Amino acid sequence: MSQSQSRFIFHVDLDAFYVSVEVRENPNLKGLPVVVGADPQGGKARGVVMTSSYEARKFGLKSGMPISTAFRLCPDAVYLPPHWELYEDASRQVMRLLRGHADRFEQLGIDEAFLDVSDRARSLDEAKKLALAIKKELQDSLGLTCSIGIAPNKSMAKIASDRQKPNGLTVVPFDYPKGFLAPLHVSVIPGVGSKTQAFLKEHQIETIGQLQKVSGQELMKWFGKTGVWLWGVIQAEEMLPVIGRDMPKSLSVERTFKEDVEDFRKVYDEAADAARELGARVRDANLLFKVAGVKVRFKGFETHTRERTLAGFTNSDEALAGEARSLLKEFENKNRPVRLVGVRVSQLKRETAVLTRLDEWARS
Ligand code: TTP
Ligand code: MG
Repeated sequence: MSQSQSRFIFHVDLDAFYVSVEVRENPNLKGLPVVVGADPQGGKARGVVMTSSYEARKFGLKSGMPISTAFRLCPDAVYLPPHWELYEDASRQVMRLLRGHADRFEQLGIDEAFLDVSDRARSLDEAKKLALAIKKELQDSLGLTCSIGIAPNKSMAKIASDRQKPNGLTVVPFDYPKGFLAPLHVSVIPGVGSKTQAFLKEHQIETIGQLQKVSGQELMKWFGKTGVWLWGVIQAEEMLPVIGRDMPKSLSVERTFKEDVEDFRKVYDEAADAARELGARVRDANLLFKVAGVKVRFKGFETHTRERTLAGFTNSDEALAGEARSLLKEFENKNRPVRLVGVRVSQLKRETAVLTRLDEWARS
């Protein structure tokens, strides 16, 4: 690839991933509204929808929605509890297949990845053929469908893959990529959440086209360093490399007390401190987590672990410390000396610069 030639970046995202894996295991579910998430218990339960089939989405179901709302909208759906091992196995198979088609490969989450294929596709036509071949191979060998975005950079590839779900292929016009972005709502930019949308709306900005008219200086004034990144994204100038890195499955911090602790307040304090340390490690590694857990070991080595799936991905200390505290509560009244307390996060996903959570600016 010469310097002046543009790169061919794919963003591949599996369609309704958890549900598709469930349907593959049990083909009778094909074509039905299917939900993976909390047990709705007749509509009274707490907990959320992790994902749902496209048939269920027709009823208004969405990831992260309370399961009680889902049950109200679609009581006849098939509600399934999550089977993590199944999804992790499928994810490994998918990533192995995708990696084989890329010069540079970056896994972004359980069901999505960037592929830089610039060295093997010499034209956009070849890139499209390769994308179609990948889709066919995923379908034929793993029984799963995906949507692919092809663009000159990562942020646009990610935006593109979401345009024609499920089973889509969206190619950004390489001669005028800014024009592809202009009509889209600002919320399609990875990382632009509700706070940023509300802020922009106050400035009469709802589409990327309107945002493209704002100067880089102004964006920096509004969002600090993130404004530089945002400018690159909306001007189709972002040039972040596709970098392969290992993704840990979980991270944890454990603290052993010098002497067994009787006063449970000390356990809470130590857990909060461990949560802060773990939060910093998570952020240093550019990760977000969705499951928070704790470990308690009593005198005599009896050990317990508990974990909880959160409504969304986060890297916040407060969220982790709060979850840890509430998970530890059931052990408080055991009145037994504690030897060790630990906090753990899992279901990790990469927060690359492409996924900078713009809403963070509001907190700093
Ligand atoms: P997504 O790729 O966001 O969703 P999806 O694959 O189910 O559907 P789509 O066709 O729109 O891509 O997330 C991948 C998996 O991650 C999803 O199958 C379940 C899980 N997940 C959650 O557990 N909670 C969530 O809030 C989201 C968004 C996803
Ligand atoms: Mg997906």
